[in-house]
Amino acid sequence: MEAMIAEDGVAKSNQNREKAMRADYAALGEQLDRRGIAIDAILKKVEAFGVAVPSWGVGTGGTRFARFPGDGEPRDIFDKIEDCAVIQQLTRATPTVSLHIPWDRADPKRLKQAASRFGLGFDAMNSNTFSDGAGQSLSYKFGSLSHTDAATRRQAVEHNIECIEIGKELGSKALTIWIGDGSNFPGQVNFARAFERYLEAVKAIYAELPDDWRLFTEHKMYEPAFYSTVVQDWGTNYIIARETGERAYCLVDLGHHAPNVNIEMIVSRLIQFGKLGGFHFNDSKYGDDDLDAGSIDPYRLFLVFNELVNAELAGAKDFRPAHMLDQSHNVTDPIESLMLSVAEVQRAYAAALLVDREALAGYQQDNDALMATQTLKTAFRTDVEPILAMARFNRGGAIDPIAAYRASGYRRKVAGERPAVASGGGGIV
Ligand SMILES: [Mn+2]
Repeated sequence: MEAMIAEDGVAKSNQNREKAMRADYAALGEQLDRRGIAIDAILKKVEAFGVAVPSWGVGTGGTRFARFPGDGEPRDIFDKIEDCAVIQQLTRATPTVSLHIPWDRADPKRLKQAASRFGLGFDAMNSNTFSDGAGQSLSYKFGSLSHTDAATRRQAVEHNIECIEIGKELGSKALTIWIGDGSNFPGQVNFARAFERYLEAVKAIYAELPDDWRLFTEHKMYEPAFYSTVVQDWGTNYIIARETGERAYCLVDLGHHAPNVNIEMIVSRLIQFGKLGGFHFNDSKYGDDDLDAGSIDPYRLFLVFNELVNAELAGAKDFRPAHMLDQSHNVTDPIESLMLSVAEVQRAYAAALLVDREALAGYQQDNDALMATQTLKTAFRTDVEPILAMARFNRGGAIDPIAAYRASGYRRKVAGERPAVASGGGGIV
């Protein structure tokens, strides 16, 4: 297996930190032992946990006002795969990359080869009918899968089928559809007819889905359409999954809701009715900000994972949610942001595993609101960093990924090899 960062550099970085990490792990182990929790069992689960990195995440993002490119940005999908390999090498928690077509269009054989150099696989395929690709005959300015024009809808369906075909060669097992369709003015669109056209188009895509694939649809309440979107919320998303078929599921992007929406409750509902497909993790303060996961509201991320762990332990039917990051890095080195975000997602998972569920069920039964909420807080407040560090170390990664990355000089090195390009395909999905 090839390594993007010199192995001896990572080993040196770990050497300086191993003793302290082991002491912290032992102390946490003692503390958890008093609570009746075996730390090694939690460690095992964290070690087995993975999050996919989106190819577009390693490019610098931007806003509609400007984009400020960083040094050594990936020029194409092959540079992006190398950056993803850095994240996997140091965190050991991102074994797959999620591709976006057409941004990552390339010979599938070469793509597979490039990823296998680093032992990386491919996660869900992402289609794009929210912008016009080069040489595309019909425009998506007024929509794609729900467009009033049948030929435009057909073109969008065919693009999604092409994504499936590429994904089949890469070993992907899912297609994620997010559309920009909607309207900017009241009266512009007939809500019911647009949704009818959308459902018909999604069913046409679903008909081409291989038996061992899943279809994920992603809702978003606004943007790029500002008055209405066709797939605006989880209710509509649930209807789509139910109407489309058994292998159609809802994808929850944490940034695609109105402020104050109780996302963990949506997660619970989708689990209860067997339609939770997966996540796009990120964080937000005002809207679809695409900030780093856990950077604004780590408690909400924990509460989402509390629902996931609850379902995992209860053996919920058909429960195997896909985990992916979907963020826009405007002012940080994307590799650093992604490595920290992976850790935030793992942290939420590890902390959720610490919830005393038996006690919680008792407090819920007795209507003891104070103790019920304290039960969650006790788990959330536990510093699980030694577990995350040990998981990375045991699997050959870095105890402190940011320190190891900065010491490696990777960004400086690629800045010299990759001349700046006009567009690295960084975007917000
Ligand atoms: Mn998303």
